[in-house]
Amino acid sequence: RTEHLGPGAVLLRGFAGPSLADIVGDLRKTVAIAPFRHMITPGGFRMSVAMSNCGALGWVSDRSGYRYSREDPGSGRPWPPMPDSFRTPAESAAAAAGFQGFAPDACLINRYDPGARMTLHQDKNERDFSQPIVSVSLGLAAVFLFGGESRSDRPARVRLAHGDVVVWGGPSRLVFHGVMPMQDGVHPLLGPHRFNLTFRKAG
Ligand code: MD5
Ligand code: FE
Repeated sequence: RTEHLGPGAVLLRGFAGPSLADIVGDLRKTVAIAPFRHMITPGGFRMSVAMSNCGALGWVSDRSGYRYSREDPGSGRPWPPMPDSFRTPAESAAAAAGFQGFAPDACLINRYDPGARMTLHQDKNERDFSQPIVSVSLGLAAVFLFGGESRSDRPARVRLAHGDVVVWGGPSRLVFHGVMPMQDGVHPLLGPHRFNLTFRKAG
């Protein structure tokens, strides 16, 4: 089922369903190589969301700023490769939303524990805003905040559950968005966490 959240924003409920077993297996392997860590914002705050990456480029934050890096700053090694079980459904979701030829080179892996949240922000560290962002939700459901062009625009609330995929392209690519603080809960497969895979063409 396809829901249009706004111009260029398409929610594909359960789209990742058939791939979930493989995705979860590869998620475990990937974060064994590049463990989750809480990054520090340029302002000096510890992010409540724990993060890792796979693919050629990984999103990182520290006191010097936000950027994409070829290496995991924790190990000095390249990020693990993006598993085919991640890439294939992300590319087909983009195509289903009208973005043929989406070729992500970065996959940010977010882990939300109870209480973790993401405040309203825009994703602006990528080179080409004509390319969409594809987001795959896993584990506990979350309330996603889908705002507007201005930080003060009142966001819509969208529940995102295990297996849901959203393609954010066109005019929605640069809107303010965030995630409400996670409620307590235990997912049968993934425990007390929400995970989000965020696919981008960063370079
Ligand atoms: C999440 N992650 O659920 C989201 C999924 C991040 C982040 O926001 O930066 O790691 S990506 C949501 C997104 C991206 C680009 C545009 C829009 C949403 N949008 O138009 O709302 O962990
Ligand atoms: Fe974002």
